[in-house]
Amino acid sequence: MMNQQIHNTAATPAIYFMAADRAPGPVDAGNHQRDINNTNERCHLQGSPTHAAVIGLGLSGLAAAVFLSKQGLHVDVYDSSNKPVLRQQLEQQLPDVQIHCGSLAVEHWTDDSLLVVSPGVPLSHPDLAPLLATGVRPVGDVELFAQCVQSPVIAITGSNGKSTVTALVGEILQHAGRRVAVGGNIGVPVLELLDDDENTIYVLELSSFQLETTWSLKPAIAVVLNIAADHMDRYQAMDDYIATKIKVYQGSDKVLINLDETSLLQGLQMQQNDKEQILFSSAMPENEQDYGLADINGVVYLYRGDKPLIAADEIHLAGQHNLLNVLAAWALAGSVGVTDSLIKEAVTEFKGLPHRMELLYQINGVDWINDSKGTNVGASVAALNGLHAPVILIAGGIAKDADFTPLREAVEQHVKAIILIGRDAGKIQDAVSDVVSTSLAADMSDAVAQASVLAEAGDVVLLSPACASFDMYQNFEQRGDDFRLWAGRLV
Ligand code: UMA
Ligand code: ADP
Repeated sequence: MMNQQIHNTAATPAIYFMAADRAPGPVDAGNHQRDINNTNERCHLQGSPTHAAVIGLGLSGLAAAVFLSKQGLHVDVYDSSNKPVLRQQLEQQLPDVQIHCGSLAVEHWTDDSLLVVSPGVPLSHPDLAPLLATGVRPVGDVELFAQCVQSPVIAITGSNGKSTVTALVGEILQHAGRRVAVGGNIGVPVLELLDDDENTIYVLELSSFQLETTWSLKPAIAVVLNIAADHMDRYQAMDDYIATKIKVYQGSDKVLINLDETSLLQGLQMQQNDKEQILFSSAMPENEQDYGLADINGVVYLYRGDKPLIAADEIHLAGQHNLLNVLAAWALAGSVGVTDSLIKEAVTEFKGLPHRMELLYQINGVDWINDSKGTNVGASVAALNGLHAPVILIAGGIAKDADFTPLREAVEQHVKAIILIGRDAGKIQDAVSDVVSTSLAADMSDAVAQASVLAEAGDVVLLSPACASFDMYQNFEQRGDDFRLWAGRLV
């Protein structure tokens, strides 16, 4: 068979503004030189602070510092690192802001100060303890956004599928001619999205880290897509993680709930829920407004009530988990008034995001698939279950205290061999070495070389690490790009 290089035309996470003052279409989410705060209006921040200590000089810390300075606050920025990557950028944009490196212990604090903590900084950080012990309530960038936003927000959280659903909802709304701004955990800090146009609809991907420091958000609709163990190095137990995720429902007008998620439903029972509910699940829906799947004569369809919406084979995303993602996106876009026909057009156009089950190459009958965004066990299990060919799996990285035993069943069913990379390779090896052949690789080039020896025509080589990438790479994108590079040399 001919060797083929697959050109993925999928958009990277982007902000879309549909308005006369901006060219329609995506704005490069990686370009942080742009005017990062579009709002001209002052907003009334709770407590009317005059000074802010911004903790963490990453993307969200930089955006918060810019936003708060524009709001007239005096800003100090703190970072544990002695060389924060965005230091120069902050100095260029805000020469008057003082940057404190090497410690997060806040030096100047008054009754009019505000503590703004970046999502990647745990609230349990010892440097923050003295201030938090005095009763100071930390806020995150999403909380600041929530205190200022005037127009509707669609809020999306969950363990897996957030970026896919967020991007798809953004595409659907853009296709429907709405003025839409897409951001949050997907890579564009929410404060960069704020503008003064009341027609803007915000589509936000929210992580549990961001929800920890958010109280005032009142989404038009919110969803927790699913729950799988993740970030167990930050949460004491699953209950804490779930409780943080379901905070997204608190201020929401409507709630979209995944009926398949029993652990989530148990968590929700703890909350009084008198809101308008839309349900989705992998079964045929029972109520007119709910969404689900049904197999009619061997063909799977997506349904709302008893209305078939689209056949699964018209959707260009692999795996049942992606059908649930599409159901969720359909329900979210439908709830703000987009018609089924426009949603269907956008869904059939959507090719998925890079680094999520992205088919890179077909080399001598072997598919090379990049699922570098598979950063927890649930994601990699879903990836494996969506494949119908023998798999050589490349996995490993930072385990985040995960339990890898749930990988065993999917590995037994789908995987011929596992090649392990990264710091916690041994933990995965311990969990699965009695059900599959495992080997260790020194780096990605070695892993790809080993995979190319093992793979035969009809097999899939899948990078789905079930781990974070920070031991070897800056982020999951860099890891996926490295896989693409080494696999590409085999073409
Ligand atoms: N820092 C400290 N002390 C610490 C930890 C971090 O000073 O103890 C500093 C670092 O030195 C660095 C800065 O904080 O300078 C980084 O801040 P950050 O980790 O909060 O990252 P940001 O660049 O602000 O990016 C954050 C999200 N990162 C995290 O939640 C870890 C990005 O999600 C998000 O896209 C961005 O805001 C815009 O909203 C990334 C992520 O990995 C993709 N998210 C996790 C996930 O998806 O699993 C939750
Ligand atoms: P997130 O933003 O929550 O990390 P993504 O859309 O980026 O989600 O997908 C990350 C990975 O999770 C994908 O590579 C895929 O393997 C897996 N995944 C996507 N959607 C789901 C889902 N609904 N259930 C389980 N796993 C999923």
